[in-house]
Amino acid sequence: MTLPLFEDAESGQPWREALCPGAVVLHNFATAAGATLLTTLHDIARQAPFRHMITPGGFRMSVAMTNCGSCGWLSDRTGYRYAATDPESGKPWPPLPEAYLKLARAAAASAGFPDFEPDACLINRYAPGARLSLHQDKDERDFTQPIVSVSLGLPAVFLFGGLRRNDKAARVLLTHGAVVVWGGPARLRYHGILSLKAGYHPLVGEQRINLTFRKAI
Ligand code: MD6
Ligand code: FE
Repeated sequence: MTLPLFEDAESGQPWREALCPGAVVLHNFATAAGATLLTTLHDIARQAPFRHMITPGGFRMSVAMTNCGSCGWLSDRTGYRYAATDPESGKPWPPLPEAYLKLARAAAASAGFPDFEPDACLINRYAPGARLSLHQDKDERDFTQPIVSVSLGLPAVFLFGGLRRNDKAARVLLTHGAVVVWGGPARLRYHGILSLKAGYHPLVGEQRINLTFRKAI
């Protein structure tokens, strides 16, 4: 006698978890592609190294970030914005790899957004203790386009709140290969990541990587 629900969550097989209208977690959607995504990530990080950005309020972010795509997300003392070049090198961000685009489009389509054309991929790296406080993604121009977010490596607790900062937030565990797609009525919900717990992932080591695809411009 097996316990099918429990088995699904542990099996490495894809399964869907609806969060609210417009938002779904596609568990294990990126598991098969994980090794390829990570190899490509090494190339990107060689050209545009991970760095800890400074918030407009003057704090150093605990999450290290880089970007690929025709524009990349930035934070510094002057605010948040998208820019075509990496301020550290003065060069354009590395292009969005074909495998990244394919995965992001497939996930969006599977969640009911068939026309997703991302131009930006923000790459977040979490070491144990790193966290992302509750925020909205609202620096993009077109809120009709969804966001697709791929988790690799150590598991993290995703806080999924409402449209107001003080709305109660649900907690969702994002494990290696999970893809969150959200758009439509969920597009401007507050969300964040709780402090990463230490651990070891066979493919990614002692960290978590998150690829967040957007149509920014
Ligand atoms: C992370 N993700 O998972 C941070 N934003 O590391 C986000 O901030 C995020 O996962 C918008 C949509 C999905 C996300
Ligand atoms: Fe976000």
